Amino acid sequence: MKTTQMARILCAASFLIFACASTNAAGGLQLNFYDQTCPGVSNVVEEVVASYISRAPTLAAALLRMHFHDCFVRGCDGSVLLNTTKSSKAEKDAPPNVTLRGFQVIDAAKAAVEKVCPGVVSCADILALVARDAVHMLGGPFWNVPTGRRDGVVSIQNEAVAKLPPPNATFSKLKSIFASNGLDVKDLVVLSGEHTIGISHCNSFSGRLYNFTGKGDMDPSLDKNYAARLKIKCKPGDNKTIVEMDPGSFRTFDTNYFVNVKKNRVLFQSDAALLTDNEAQSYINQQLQYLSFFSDFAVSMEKMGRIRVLTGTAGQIRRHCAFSN
Ligand code: HEM
Ligand SMILES: *[C@@H]1O[C@H](CO)[C@@H](O)[C@H](O)[C@H]1NC(C)=O
Ligand SMILES: *[C@@H]1O[C@H](CO)[C@@H](O)[C@H](O)[C@H]1NC(C)=O
Ligand SMILES: *[C@@H]1O[C@H](CO)[C@@H](O)[C@H](O)[C@H]1NC(C)=O
Ligand SMILES: *[C@@H]1O[C@H](CO)[C@@H](O)[C@H](O)[C@H]1NC(C)=O
Ligand SMILES: CC(=O)N[C@H]1CO[C@H](CO)[C@@H](O)[C@@H]1O
Repeated sequence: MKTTQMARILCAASFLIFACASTNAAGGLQLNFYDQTCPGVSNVVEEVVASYISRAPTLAAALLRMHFHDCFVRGCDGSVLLNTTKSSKAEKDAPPNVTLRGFQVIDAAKAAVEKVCPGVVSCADILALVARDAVHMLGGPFWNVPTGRRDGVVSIQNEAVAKLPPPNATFSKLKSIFASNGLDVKDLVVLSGEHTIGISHCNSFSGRLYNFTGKGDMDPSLDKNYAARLKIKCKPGDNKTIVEMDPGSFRTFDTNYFVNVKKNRVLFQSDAALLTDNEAQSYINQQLQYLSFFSDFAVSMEKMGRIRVLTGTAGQIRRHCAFSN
């Protein structure tokens, strides 16, 4: 008697949730999606992330970037995690991904989650949760990660080249790539602020130092002292050496990136390009405020995490993140 009543209430409640979700621009994602099927999932993921980040804090930046690279190619469907197969070269093997790191953290989180609720939680959701937890552990903002993403089964090398913004992108190129993902100029500025953490390889920006227009020249918009310091570290053709994105505080999630942009002390043309647009400039000035950056960042990250997600019965729940089932 009691149990049937309970079941009815649950059924009515889940109908409501379902109705809410289906009319929701979120595209079927919801907070606490795994409440019934894998209630402990966020704690399990958080513990795994903590164990890695406490030993290797620089992985946090890499995990955040991995989530971005996932979402911009075929939506946030875990396609960045798939390995190349006999028949298809994967996104992982595209030049923009040569510098991705931290796949072992995703694999460890997935293994831990599979232990408590096998076959339930997608790799795409795990990556979104891991990116959030990693940034939060560096002292960065916390943002909501609605879940319910499903995993794609396709990963194509050339798509990563075509869909990810290159470091030499102009403002109009950046704006159009972000727009094609439903992100506006404010999101572009706010999310670029993630370059307050992490590292870059010399060859991602050395064109600005040594051969900007193909005539052996330097990007005139670079601060001269900053460029001189970069040239000491990065010789022409060096694709091994790494430099800190935000020198001195590359492990701290702060508003320094925006200070650096205004001083012409940022590594990529895509960073410098933000100064070439009036609307973007006004957002840069806003983001110099710590509180604006953290709260706007949470909003833009949640938005990024919804890009073209697979939900419902689309896709699958991969058993191992590097392979489709
Ligand atoms: C706006 C266009 C963007 C461009 C052109 C761009 C480009 C790059 C490049 C070239 C690197 C250095 C890779 C290397 O040489 O090792 C990098 C690193 C990084 N990017 Fe971006 N990025 C952009 C936006 C974003 C966004 C939206 C995010 C996060 C959501 C992000 C997060 C990161 C992080 C955290 C790193 C450091 C990675 C590490 O330490 O391993 N970037 N980005
Ligand atoms: C996937 O490929 C990477 C190399 O890109 C390799 O290190 C890893 O072991 C592969 N994953 C699995 C589960 O085979
Ligand atoms: C960016 O670099 C690529 C490869 O080096 C080159 O093909 C492309 O023309 C460059 N784009 C811009 C806008 O400079
Ligand atoms: C500079 O760029 C031009 C045009 O892309 C190329 O022909 C030349 O070899 C480059 N020089 C160096 C030193 O890389
Ligand atoms: C780095 O440069 C060397 C020498 O030019 C080349 O053999 C190697 O493939 C490059 N590595 C990457 C990761 O691009
Ligand atoms: C992490 C990873 O799989 N990196 C690959 C990225 O793509 C290059 C080829 O461009 C591969 O050599 C790397 O192994």
